[in-house]
Amino acid sequence: MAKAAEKRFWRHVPVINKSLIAFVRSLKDIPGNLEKAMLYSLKSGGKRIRPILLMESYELFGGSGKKALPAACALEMIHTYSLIHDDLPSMDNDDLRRGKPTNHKVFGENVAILAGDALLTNAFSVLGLNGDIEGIKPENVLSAMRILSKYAGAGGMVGGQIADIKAEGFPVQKRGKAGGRLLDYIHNHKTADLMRAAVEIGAVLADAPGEDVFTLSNYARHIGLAFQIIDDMLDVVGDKKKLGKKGSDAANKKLTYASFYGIERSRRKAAELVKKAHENLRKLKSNVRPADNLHFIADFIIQRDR
Ligand code: GRG
Repeated sequence: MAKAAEKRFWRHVPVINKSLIAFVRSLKDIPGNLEKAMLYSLKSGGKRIRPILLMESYELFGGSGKKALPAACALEMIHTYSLIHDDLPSMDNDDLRRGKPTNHKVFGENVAILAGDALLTNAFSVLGLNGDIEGIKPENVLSAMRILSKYAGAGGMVGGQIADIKAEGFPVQKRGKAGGRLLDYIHNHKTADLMRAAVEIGAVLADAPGEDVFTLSNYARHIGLAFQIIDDMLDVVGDKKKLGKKGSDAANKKLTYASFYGIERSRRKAAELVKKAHENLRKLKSNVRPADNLHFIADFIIQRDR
């Protein structure tokens, strides 16, 4: 069963990859170097977890996840912009991402900033294309836009990133409730929020009832937090070759789960969160398909090595 869910979960990757390129190429009047920089990062081998979560959440309540491809690609465009900007010299100053030179190393800092800006802005025009898809209500596309901007914006991912920057150099010896709360704030917003956007948008486009959207959002909050805990741990103990990056948290004096709680406690916390994510999925009421593939991703997150 787990093997079958694994195969079903990753089956979306080829169509997401093709659609991302097609959507960017369909944008009009883009100067060549900007298009190259946008496509460079979109094509550099991401796992596509967020768009898959979106398509899987759509499928729980009905038809083919392909109907939600514009929204799924819009979300991946926002994730890609965040990685380009996260790697910039004024942020984490990383030279490698997914085993390849970072966007600013190839195209220069100014082009990398603008490629990120363009991916962010055009994500909303791509999401708008979902309004042309038969069977999807235009008012649900409008709700999806609100959800995406809420979770990607100032009170979401960008808010998490600024808190992350402000927490650099936080004395980890000062362990206490305030430090734990700050850490949870950063990770909930920096990482979990785009996963919440994924499942909420998928479910809303499929016209799922609010109660199930809420349940899925809680599932995603738990896997998102677990995902970032594992990311922090991999930064310290992971195989740098498999990760395709060097690991810069210690050099940047980041406040991370690994630095705050230590590796073993972090591992236990991630396992507890994944358990809660599974429990949330069991609370779903009106899904017409079983949530096996979403159960699979919860387990994948904790076992991943890249
Ligand atoms: C607005 C200037 C400006 C910058 C924004 C918001 C932001 C910068 C950065 C977002 C924060 C960030 C990069 C969070 C990390 C989330 C995370 C663990 C990313 C890696 O996700 P994976 O493993 O990546 O899914 P792949 O490579 O598979 O796509």
